[in-house]
Amino acid sequence: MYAQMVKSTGLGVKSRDEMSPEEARFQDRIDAGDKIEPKDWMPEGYRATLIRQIAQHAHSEVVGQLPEGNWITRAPTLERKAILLAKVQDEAGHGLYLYCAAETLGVSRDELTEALLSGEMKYSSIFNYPTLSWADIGAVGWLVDGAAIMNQVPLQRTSYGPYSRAMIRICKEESFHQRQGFDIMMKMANGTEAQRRMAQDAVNRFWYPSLMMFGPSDKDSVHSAQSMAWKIKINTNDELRQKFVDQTVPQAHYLGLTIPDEALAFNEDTGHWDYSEPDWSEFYAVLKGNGPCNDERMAARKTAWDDGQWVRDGLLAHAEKRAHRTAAE
Ligand code: FAQ
Repeated sequence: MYAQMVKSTGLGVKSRDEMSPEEARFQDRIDAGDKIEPKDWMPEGYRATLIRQIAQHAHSEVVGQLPEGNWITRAPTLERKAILLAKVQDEAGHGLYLYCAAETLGVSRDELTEALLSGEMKYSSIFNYPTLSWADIGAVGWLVDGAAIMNQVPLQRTSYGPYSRAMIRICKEESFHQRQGFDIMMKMANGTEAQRRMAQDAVNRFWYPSLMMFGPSDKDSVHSAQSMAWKIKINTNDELRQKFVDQTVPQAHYLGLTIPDEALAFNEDTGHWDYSEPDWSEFYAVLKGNGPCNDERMAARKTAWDDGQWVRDGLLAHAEKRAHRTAAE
């Protein structure tokens, strides 16, 4: 049922002639900019692709709490601690909105969590990297949330109503997240020599993993063509990656930090920054479970899920009792 099991057929996007009358009517609605709502007819592939993307996004928000949660007890001031705590709570909220959006497509949150824990579903590659210093929390906010916003702002216009509405709210909060990250980087980059070195080290380690967040290059993207035809995705992976580089390089210059890419150069002809591609073999290794923290992240999710079993059981027992009581009245 999940797209991760319904692998792309490799046949590409259906032409009009290949579509059934229902599919053609659906595509007309998409092309006209209509929002698709939960009870509307939709092709199974559209439903499965949405479940895959929304759930992968929800899992990422929840797993994404772990590298930052690592620093709540070690934040340098009470104010920084309170801000980080609020940010991490926001990520939990984003996960909840997104699981709710996925549930409108006929799949339960329990099923999605089981699919994550069994390895059928993914979460973003970025959260398999460790946060080794306080500057990493700045880099996560500035670069990781920066990349997330670049990807998510266009998703506010995605064709599926519940997903689009969830993204509007999420994007408002992500903007605050990115600012808090940049604020930490400003302090560190303009602090003592040791702080500046920590900030640079964080950029050195987070730059390429942040570029990988946008997914493989367009020529290797399996789902982009169909997802864009259905307006589930609005831009290609490379378009968004380029926008992110163009936005971030001047910010790095302002901070006095160096992007770890010797080939980085402004191209007068295109008006964009030329940059080096990430090491895609590292990306695929992380997706296969071989990143620095994959095992740790999955173990934390599994423990949290197992520890919460008694709460889920209690809620179900309570719901059953209420149903019996209502039926008896
Ligand atoms: N990590 O054909 P495409 C956040 C997979 S939120 C892991 O190009 P698609 C907030 C992809 O699933 C971050 N897997 O795929 C925060 C597919 O495999 P599959 C999450 C990846 O879906 C900040 C295969 O590669 N955001 O960070 C990745 O069209 C700080 C082929 O790829 C979203 O999920 C990856 N980076 O495009 C929280 C946004 N990239 O499924 C806490 C919504 C690709 O066939 C702290 N998602 N893959 O087995 C999307 O926009 C898309 O799903 C893309 C990938 C762009 C990620």
